[in-house]
Amino acid sequence: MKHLDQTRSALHASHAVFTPDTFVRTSLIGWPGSAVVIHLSPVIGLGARFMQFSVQMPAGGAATPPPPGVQRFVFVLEGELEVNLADEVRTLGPSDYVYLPVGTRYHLSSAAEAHLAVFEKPYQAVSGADLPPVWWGNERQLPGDAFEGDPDLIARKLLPDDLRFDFMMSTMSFSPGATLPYTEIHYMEHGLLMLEGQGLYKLQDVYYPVAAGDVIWMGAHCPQWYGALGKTPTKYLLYKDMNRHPLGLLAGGRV
Ligand code: UGY
Ligand code: MN
Repeated sequence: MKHLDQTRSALHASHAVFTPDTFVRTSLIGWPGSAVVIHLSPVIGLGARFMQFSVQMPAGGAATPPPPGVQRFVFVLEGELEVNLADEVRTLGPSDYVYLPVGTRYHLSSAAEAHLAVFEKPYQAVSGADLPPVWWGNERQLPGDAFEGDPDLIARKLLPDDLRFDFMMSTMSFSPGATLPYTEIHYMEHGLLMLEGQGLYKLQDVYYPVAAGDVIWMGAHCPQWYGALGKTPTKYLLYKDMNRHPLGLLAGGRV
């Protein structure tokens, strides 16, 4: 019903749901030749402190690091991505990911077409903690934990959960019918990409039908709950700021 102006996309002060029918491809500095959809960034003006975008990289495409002070996380959805560091080259395939801390010298390239989910955030250093290292993994090889004891809801942490890192990337996998155990409210914000399945996301006080390909933003303290529907499991990729004092966000990151 696109031509009749119907969409599930919605933007509110505390949250947003963006569906693929409303994605607008653009270009982005540092990604020549790639089609980029910038889903979320601070220009939303509602307090978002990170950027979430997807990239369709053509065969022969290349990319350079973000501006100084910005860290990057790249998750391969489809295709292959070559990560060229000063002392190491790795080729990533679907469900592989890399975390690239501030100051890392590298370039990205693709021999074949690649579809990527990318998250970027200005790094907030904290006294007493080392800088985070480059971090690699494959989401499908992580064992995961039953979330709050529910074996039908598996959480996988894609990064180490310690003070060096100021955000966490994880996946949440729901068997059909599984739900978050309660409506969560927390000071951290989320960026979310639905990877598989479908269900109902409750944001604030609205229940949104959502499906693979959708993007969700949950601002700080936005009430949130999810229930998986249909006959196939749900999996989503989730950004969450972590390990920093909330007042540090006001003090320019020095707390
Ligand atoms: O841990 C979390 O914040 C996660 N369970 N939130 C979510 O899935 N919306
Ligand atoms: Mn949450």
